[in-house]
Amino acid sequence: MNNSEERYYGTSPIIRDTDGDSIPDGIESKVVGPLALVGLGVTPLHKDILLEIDWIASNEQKSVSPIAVSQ
Ligand SMILES: [Ca+2]
Ligand SMILES: [Ca+2]
Repeated sequence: MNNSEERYYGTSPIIRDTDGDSIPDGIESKVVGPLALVGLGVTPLHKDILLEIDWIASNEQKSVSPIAVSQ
């Protein structure tokens, strides 16, 4: 980001990742494109954790039964 954009977002022009969450300020400020994280609530001013969960649907009907625990 340039200094004008840094001022706009309130981020540091000398620190690449102002909030220290390992996501660069320039990425956290993008509002368009495939990496537009702003719509997910990500900002460069507080630490964010992004979690992606992938799964494959199964055709099998599986049920989970509770397990009895005794002492
Ligand atoms: Ca960051
Ligand atoms: Ca952040």
